[in-house]
Amino acid sequence: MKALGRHILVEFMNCKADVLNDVVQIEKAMVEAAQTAGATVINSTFHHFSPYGVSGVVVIQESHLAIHTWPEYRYAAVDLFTCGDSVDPWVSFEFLKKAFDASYSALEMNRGSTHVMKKGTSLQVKPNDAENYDPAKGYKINRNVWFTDKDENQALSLRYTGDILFDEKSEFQRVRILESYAYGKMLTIDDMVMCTEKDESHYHEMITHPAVQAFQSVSGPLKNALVIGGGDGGTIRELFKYNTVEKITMVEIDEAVVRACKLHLPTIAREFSNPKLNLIIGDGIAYAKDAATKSTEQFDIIIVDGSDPAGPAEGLFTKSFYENCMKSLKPNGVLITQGESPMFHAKTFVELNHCLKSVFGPTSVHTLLFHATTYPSGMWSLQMAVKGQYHPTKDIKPDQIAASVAGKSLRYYNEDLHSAAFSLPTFVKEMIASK
Ligand code: SPD
Repeated sequence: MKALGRHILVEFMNCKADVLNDVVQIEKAMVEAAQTAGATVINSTFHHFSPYGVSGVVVIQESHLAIHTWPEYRYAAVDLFTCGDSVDPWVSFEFLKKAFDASYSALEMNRGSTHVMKKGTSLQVKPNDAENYDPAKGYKINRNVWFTDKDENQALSLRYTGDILFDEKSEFQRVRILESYAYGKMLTIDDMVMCTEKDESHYHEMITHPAVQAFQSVSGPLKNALVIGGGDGGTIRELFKYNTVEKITMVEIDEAVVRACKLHLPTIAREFSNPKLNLIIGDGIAYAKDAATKSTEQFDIIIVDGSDPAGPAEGLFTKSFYENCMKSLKPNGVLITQGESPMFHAKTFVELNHCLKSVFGPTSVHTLLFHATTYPSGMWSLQMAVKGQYHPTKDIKPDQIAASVAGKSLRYYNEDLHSAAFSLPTFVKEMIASK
């Protein structure tokens, strides 16, 4: 290429008008168009105009993608500008043509033709974001790239180095490992944070130890657990801290998650070679159904460590799934599931609580809260359901918990936090009160 960049000016015509007026769909399409071409997305900003029209830009490491739409004319003006050789703007073009169901005309221009300009040799400008700048010794550049986990109204962003250590679109989802500045390496699935090195202990300890302690308070030592999801390995790591465990069955739908975490998050994924682990790569929903009807195996504890209810995790938020889980639990067994955020996913949070109450009974389902500092809103919930008549805080002694977790190198959970986690703010109590 004899130019710094390629710029495609596209006229998209006869598009679907409703798509052209939908700011969320357009931003998603533009960001995916960039990612599909292999670009690194730095940020995006999109606006919806009144009465019609959307404008927006996706800033990429390799330049930008921009759009302006006129839904009333079923027309969109799109710029696809990429520099360097690594990203082909025509890949983004093909993606958008499909997304908008459009006819088109397109014109490609070279930008910054190197026939007519020369690179300066005497430029001594400090590069943006250079750390310890010394041209003689070399220096490191900190790029200003952000990962954002968001819905249409709220977001949580973490700055990362721009290095993507793992990126795979599996049959189920997009699995990535990025290196964040503040929280270390992190696993993301479909643009949502699943865990980071710095705060994963909050989630993995809280999805494990309160349930184990509740179970042990009436049934004696934990022996047999089922984990649905949990492909990063953090939950089985916590379970294996109980040396009474004889067998853990883990059913994870996506082997890419396990592979990514074994490679890049070894402190989280450190128990995959434990001989007491029965790792099944398969559908946890189908497994629970099967276990409920055929198998004689009964679990002390079932932990549902799934993703958010979009894509393969959707079935983990249904009544039939929890009915099957209940059948597979031993008497006095405990089920715990990640319950989303009362602030970020209010509807799902309430529905899941009510769904579990309809299966286990209204007095046998208990909500816990904890600080998930890298999930949107930072306030996250778990739902614990007990197959029996005991209470997970009233029937348990703090001293017993303290003795049981001593030496387990926990960073978040302790005997005080056990009951504190079940103490809910008034607004959360009100949200789940009605059933
Ligand atoms: N929005 C994030 C919800 C993620 C729940 N599962 C995380 C997996 C960690 N083992």
